[in-house]
Amino acid sequence: MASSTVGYGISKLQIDDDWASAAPNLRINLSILSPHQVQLAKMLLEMNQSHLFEHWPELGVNDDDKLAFFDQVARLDASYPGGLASYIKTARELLADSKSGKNPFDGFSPSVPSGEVLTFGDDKFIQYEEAGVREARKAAFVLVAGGLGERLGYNGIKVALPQESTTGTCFLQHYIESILALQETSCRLAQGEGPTEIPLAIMTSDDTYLRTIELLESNAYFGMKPTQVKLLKQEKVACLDDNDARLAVDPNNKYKIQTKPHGHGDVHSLLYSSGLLKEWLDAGRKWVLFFQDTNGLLFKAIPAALGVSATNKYNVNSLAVPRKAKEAIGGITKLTHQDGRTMVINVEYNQLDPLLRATGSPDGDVNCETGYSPFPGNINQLIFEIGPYMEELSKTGGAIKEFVNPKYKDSTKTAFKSSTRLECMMQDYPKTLPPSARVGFTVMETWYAYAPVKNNPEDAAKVPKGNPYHSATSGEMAIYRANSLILRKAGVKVDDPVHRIFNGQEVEVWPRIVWKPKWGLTFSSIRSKVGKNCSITQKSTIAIKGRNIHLEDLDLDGALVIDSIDDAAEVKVGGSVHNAGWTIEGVDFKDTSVAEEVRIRGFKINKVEQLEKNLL
Ligand code: UGB
Repeated sequence: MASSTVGYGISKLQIDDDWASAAPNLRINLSILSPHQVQLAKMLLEMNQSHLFEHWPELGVNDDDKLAFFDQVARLDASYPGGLASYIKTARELLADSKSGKNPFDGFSPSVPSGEVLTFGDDKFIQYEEAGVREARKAAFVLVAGGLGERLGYNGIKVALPQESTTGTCFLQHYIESILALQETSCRLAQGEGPTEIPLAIMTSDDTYLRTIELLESNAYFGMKPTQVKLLKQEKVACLDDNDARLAVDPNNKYKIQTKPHGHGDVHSLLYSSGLLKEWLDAGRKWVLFFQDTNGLLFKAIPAALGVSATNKYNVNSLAVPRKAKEAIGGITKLTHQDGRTMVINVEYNQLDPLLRATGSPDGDVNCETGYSPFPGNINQLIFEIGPYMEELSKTGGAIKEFVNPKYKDSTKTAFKSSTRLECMMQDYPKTLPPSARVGFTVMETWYAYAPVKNNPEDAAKVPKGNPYHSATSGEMAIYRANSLILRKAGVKVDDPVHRIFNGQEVEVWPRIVWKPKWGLTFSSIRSKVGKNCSITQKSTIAIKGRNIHLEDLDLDGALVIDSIDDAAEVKVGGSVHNAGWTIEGVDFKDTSVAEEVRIRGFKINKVEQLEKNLL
């Protein structure tokens, strides 16, 4: 009872506080709470959370902590569609399903769907690229970068990692420069009609927000206008201690509810609640493109993929690559229900094997005769048409079907090894769409579309032979390989790679060929800048920085760095360039005298000799 309050307060509270009888220690503290906090307290008790107050001392002791507790409850309540009560209710349902062993795919059988399959550089690919570049000015990009990257174990934020060490360009810089290159080309084609800027939203979390801002600010937003970039921040969600969804008290602070990340699916509710999606729709934008934090190849695939969305009028288009069985990427699957419903959706990598085993494929997630899983691998690059997306979110508020993954102590499934929480994934958005929605997917070849940096060196070295490492080493080498293959397709004689082992991973080392996105946005633009008789040896490095550089009769055996001013007309570069070049030296990832960004890839570049051409 609120015994320390006097006069009218006493009698009013004495009458009104019966609702708190289940939590006597809360009841004696009610007088310090604001009306909103009292509402939250009522909600918590109605949802059977009285244990949160069991340890609360008498009024006047630790009152600031008690108020801080309600600040956190208010945040948790406001950041979840439907509030904390809805979170607890959903958690109870999902925990009951999990306890009874209910399969989330009950009644569905999986089969291999058919989608658009692209081959880099062929006529169809080039047509899609052109269509995509035309559409790009009506697009908005969303980078999900709230994840800690626990599997990589890097201490910084992942978007700050150099995607390759030849130029040291970090992922965020490359993404921004790619969007700016698309913007420049697309708007030029549109000749002043419609939007002239492509916005970028970045979803961060408490783990990444400040460091992302700092990275942007200390680099002048890598050339983007600060107003073009919007940072969103996802909140963590409450942890759960048992099947009744009792909220877990933080082991380090008994006035706090323990929280954990909710997953990348939060991006939908944040775009909706921030008003950003509406702003984009009102400004005449048509597409929103979602992408992840560390894929240095992605923008080679974006123009064609957007072209597929526009040409096929897809409301939802997921990018995929051929998938190796058991690779840690989801499988795009057609699910057919006994009642006839069908949907094409990502089945997450940990669920695909049990689903297949439960539905008549006793071997589960295995490769077929092609050497790949028959299910295309989801790379979580999604393209949505904004109109239908906004329409759907105005019904759902952006809530995405969640799942729970408790680790039980024993087979009675009554206690957890540690607290759990609800999670959601951005690729689950189509699960709630009506059958009339146009949901498609586009399969691209891995070599130019997907090379994420997710695994630390030790785990990467243990990846089954033939499966991708998904490490900083393989992510960087994939960029050189893709650029070498693209130049080969454009007619340059590029030497074969050599094989080397870095951090226990055997990789192909191609010539270190890199360019700025404004130089090589699409295959046709690259082809138009490469003339005859060009050759590049395996030991070579070439970094092309200027937009209008044309290679002609270039015989490169060493290192060449070329820049030019953007509005220069065609700047020809050629002739014989032979020098000692830049060499690659192995580094042990355990060698802490070397910077973390360097040792996680297992090599460093020694700049012995180069020719620098600044054609300004
Ligand atoms: N992320 C957030 O922004 N917030 C979060 O709470 C969590 C993550 P991971 P994951 O690469 O192709 C996904 O951890 O979740 C961001 C797909 O589910 O790298 O294991 C985070 O910063 C899977 O189907 O990946 O697997 C990062 O940018 C498959 O497609 C992104 O979300 C796989 O990615 C992904 O987080 C893939």
